[in-house]
Amino acid sequence: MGDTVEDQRIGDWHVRRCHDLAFAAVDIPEHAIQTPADLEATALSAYRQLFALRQSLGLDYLQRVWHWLYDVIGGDGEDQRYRSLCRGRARAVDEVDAVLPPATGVDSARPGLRIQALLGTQPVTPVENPRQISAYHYPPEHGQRAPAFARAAISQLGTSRYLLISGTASIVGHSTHHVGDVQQQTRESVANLHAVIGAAPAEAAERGLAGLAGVRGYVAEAENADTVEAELRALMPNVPITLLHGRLCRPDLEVEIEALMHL
Ligand code: 3EB
Repeated sequence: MGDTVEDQRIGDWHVRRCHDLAFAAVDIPEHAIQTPADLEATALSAYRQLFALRQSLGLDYLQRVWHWLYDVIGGDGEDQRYRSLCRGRARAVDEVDAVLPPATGVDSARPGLRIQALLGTQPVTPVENPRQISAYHYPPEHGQRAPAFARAAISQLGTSRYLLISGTASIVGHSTHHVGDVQQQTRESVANLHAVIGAAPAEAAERGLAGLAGVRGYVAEAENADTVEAELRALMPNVPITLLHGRLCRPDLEVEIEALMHL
């Protein structure tokens, strides 16, 4: 019954579905996103399809999204690839009634754009970070259309509840802090992680950083991995940490961390 996993192809998306949870993935080739206009249109179409999946699957709520975009900070000004992705996503979000989920957006070593998402039966309860302006309210200096995601959310996945935390970086208000200083950026990112946990419902907030089940960090420069890992271990001694290498969606960000707490 509940254990049966079913594979489906719905539009451009591959979906693996268990009765009350689905994992959806789309893999868009680089030739479809060569120009800023193509990238925006492709992101719009992928997100429209993702929102439509909710009806097709009878799973009404997005729980978590990840984006991996090749050459994420390539292109100038509003033509920057990440900004084009944000425009397409924001246009799709404008068309629907959806609570924004937590997300991650980083570089991909492989050409193309990959988006993965979890859908479930229960609405998420978003959590914002009091130290940061909500990403969806970022001023236009960071891109004509702001990034549409929540800082974190309480999420029911199958029979378990989690606090899912988005990629969290050295951003205070809406500005990058400690440009060029990877150690301070790591500390600021952990301060933001701590703040967003503190803003969550009491069952999560009371446990603090020590209650995290795991942390995954992304370092823009591979040579900084040891520094970042040492900082993260010092600040979160018993939390399992995995580091990946990939540029982040602002050229001045050196590190970003996402995290999970099992409630
Ligand atoms: C930030 O806080 C850093 O565009 O989906 C983090 C997580 C970031 C998700 C996204 C972007 C995204 O703005 C960047």
